Amino acid sequence: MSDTDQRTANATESCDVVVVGAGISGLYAVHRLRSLGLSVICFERGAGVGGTWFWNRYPGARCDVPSMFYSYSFDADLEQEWEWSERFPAQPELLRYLNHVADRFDLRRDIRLETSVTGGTWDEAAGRWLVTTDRGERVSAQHLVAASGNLSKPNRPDFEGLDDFAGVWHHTAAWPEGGVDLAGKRVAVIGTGSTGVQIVPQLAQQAAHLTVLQRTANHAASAMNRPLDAQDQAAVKRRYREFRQASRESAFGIALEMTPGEPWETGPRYPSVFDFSEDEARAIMEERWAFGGGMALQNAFADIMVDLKANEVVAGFVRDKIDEIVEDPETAELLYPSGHPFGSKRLCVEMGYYETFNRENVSLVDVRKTPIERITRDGVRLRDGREIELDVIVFATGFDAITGALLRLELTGRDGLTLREKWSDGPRTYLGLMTSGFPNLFTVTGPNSPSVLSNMMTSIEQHVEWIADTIADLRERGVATLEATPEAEEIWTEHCTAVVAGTVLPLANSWWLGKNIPGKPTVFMPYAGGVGVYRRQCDTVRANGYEGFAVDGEVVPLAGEEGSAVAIAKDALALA
Ligand code: NA7
Repeated sequence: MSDTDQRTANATESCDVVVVGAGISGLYAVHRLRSLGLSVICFERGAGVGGTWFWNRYPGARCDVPSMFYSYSFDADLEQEWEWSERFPAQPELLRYLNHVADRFDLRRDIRLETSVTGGTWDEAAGRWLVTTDRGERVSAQHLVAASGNLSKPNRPDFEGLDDFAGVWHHTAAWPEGGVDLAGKRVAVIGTGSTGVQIVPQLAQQAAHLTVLQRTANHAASAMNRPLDAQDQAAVKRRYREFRQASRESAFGIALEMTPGEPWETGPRYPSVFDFSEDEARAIMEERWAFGGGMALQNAFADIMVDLKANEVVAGFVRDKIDEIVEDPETAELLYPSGHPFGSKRLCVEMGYYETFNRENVSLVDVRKTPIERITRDGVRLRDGREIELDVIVFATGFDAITGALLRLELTGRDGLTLREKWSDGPRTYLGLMTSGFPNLFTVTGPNSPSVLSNMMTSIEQHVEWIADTIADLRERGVATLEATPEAEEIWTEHCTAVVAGTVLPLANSWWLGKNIPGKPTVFMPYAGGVGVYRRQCDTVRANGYEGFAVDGEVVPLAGEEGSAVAIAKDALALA
């Protein structure tokens, strides 16, 4: 009998914590929980560990946060020993790193691959979660940690006729392991978000002809990627502790402004673009463009994200860059982002994207003006009757983000309430960590936490540490259940909406708002208050005896305005 058959034949297994997902969050959760003496079973849908970096193997897949900061900080030896080869790490290197971590900390023995969670039900009488899988496993656990990712449920729009297509199609988030042979092929990419911007230059080099089907042109900054030499690495490694601490206290989970003159330093964040003459402002933006990476440009001036006039200055700069790079003026104009402010959709980071449109074998089609009518046997038909003949269609159409992977777990909390029902008007959480009616369920980088507005590594570590340390703390005190109160959840959810309201962030049809998925409620899902502020809020909640939670059914009142988590946020925002 195989291992799996054996497990399936077994009756309900038992452990302290079930972790869902073995990506960056799940791997660290397994490690941290185990090191606190808890027993863990981790289920992973993929055939390997790595989450995002396991699935997104499309050509050009790369992280746009610098490698030396997009890495775990929990182990000083690990961060000293691992060598990063590039400033912005490519998917194969990230996957190697995460596999190294799994081996180094002996995580695999508690991870069950190719196993999807099909349901989780809170058993009121037992005070435990019963988790089921597609392999027929049933596991009873006191705590359930959803480390299922923010961008892990792909979105493939339901185009009519896809079944008729005689060629092949792939979604970028399920790219075949062995790659796709595109030599001599007519290829189309649908989607021009971060993924589209990364894959287009690569496919253009391989395909006979590449058609880019663009609905919304996004803003992009130059990557200026480069190999990291020993000196670059040593400079960071010497001061890693200091940088990590600064990252934890920062707004975006990365120490952007430290140590002027060093190669990873972006330069200061000036309060306003209007404190400078046009030429001075332009010189600053040129510097940031040449420095590379999205954060350098986006953080050049603090008012970019809160003042539409300031925002337009940077948007104009990006249009000028497009003009400089793209030879055909009509194509350049089509590539101008329009209809949404700079930064109101996730800023893309480009490596040769704009330049790709100077190639003879690449064409750009505006599918906002002439939408895709259907997919046919031979390709894509547009509403104006035009037919684009194709051998391969690539969907770079994104994800049912943030809530998609959580709802797919089909969780049922107290009194038979499902998470789908509870969040039917949008997610509601306390601190993005827990939701009322679902005791002992923790979400890593859940909705209403900084998550995707930050360096995910920093946010993931903070959440995993808060969750694991809380579980261990409760155990030590003999506490069986922790649950967010509806009151705290209400205040937190409203606070999240209030924080983002004064910014340009909600002013686009973005996946942050759920607007990319038909029928999904429109709610700005990440918390925009900043990583450092948020960390203090979480720490304060714990220091105040888990204020806003019911601890074994006993409500711990919110500490009141002064000293409460929400008050810290308000103070911090007033200072910003
Ligand atoms: P995104 O950013 O959601 O981009 C998806 C793209 O696909 C975007 O350009 C969409 O246009 C386009 N899209 C989606 N549906 C359609 C249809 N039906 N027709 C035409 N075009 C469509 O996903 P990514 O994978 O690029 O990036 C996700 C995140 O991963 C990224 O932000 C980083 O954080 C990492 P739209 O803009 O909706 O008009």
